[in-house]
Amino acid sequence: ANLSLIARPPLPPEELPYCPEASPFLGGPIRVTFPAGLSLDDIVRKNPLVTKGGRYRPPDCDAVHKTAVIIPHRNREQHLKYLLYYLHPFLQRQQLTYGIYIIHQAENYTFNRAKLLNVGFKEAMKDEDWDCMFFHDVDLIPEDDRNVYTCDRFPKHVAVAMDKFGYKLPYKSYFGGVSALSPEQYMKMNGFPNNYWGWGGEDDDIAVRVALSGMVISRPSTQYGRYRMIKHGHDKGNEQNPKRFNLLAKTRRTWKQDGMNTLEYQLLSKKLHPLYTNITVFIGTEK
Ligand code: UDH
Repeated sequence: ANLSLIARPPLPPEELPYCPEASPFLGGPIRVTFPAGLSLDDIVRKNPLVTKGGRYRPPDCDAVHKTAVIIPHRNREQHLKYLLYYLHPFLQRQQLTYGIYIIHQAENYTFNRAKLLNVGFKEAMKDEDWDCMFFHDVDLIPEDDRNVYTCDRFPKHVAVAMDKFGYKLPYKSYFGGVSALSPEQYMKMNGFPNNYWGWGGEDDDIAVRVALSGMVISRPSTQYGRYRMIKHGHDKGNEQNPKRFNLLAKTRRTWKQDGMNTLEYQLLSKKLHPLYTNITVFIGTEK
């Protein structure tokens, strides 16, 4: 008898071989378009192996990396839909074990991106022993799947070539858009600041924290770290933060006193949607 024809149950993950160092499924450049009429159900149908809460593990090999994608969110449902449409297949081609988290800021008070990311880190780590966190703006679509969503030896700034900046870094210490840190790197810099309310400055603060905690910034090549930004106007409730320069001038004195060690919030709900885990949180308002 041909034994290979006898149906066998799938092996438990710990008996699978490790996934190869480089995934054989990578295709390089991705042509990003925004198909009209796309629904979340369409995306669910296209990703049959994604399980509740937006989780995935490769079916036939044991992933070497476990990445959580943390997305700060409020009132950007269209952007979220397109990001999920591209991100799920992208991460699957990279043969990662992964989970996608949406951190939704409740109420209409001023937006606070960095504090939402702190909440995302804390809540995601309660679920799983992730070895890498990707902090990901909702409106940035990766354009090359060789930009592998794993962590480096140092905190990694990933969105190095965005279309809106002419596919170049806008300035040398830029740390905005998409970044990736291991839990150890994250805790070493006391996470991100909680006190940047409104638009701007928090990404520069994060870059300063990397240096102050004795680390350097790592980056992918500009050939791989390419992103298309979905065009949008200014959001209500995320006005430019006039205090950002003053705050930034003080980071050296404040980073140990503000961050993961002082994070306070009210978790309002945690729901496992088919394509993501939604965390709705009340993070307060500026004091
Ligand atoms: N975000 C939301 N909702 C908001 C504000 C911000 O979900 O109301 C999140 C979202 O993930 C976004 C990220 O925070 O990608 C960063 O905010 P942003 O997109 O406002 O920042 P960015 O620098 O945009 O990308 C600048 C304002 C664009 C106005 C340009 C007009 N031409």
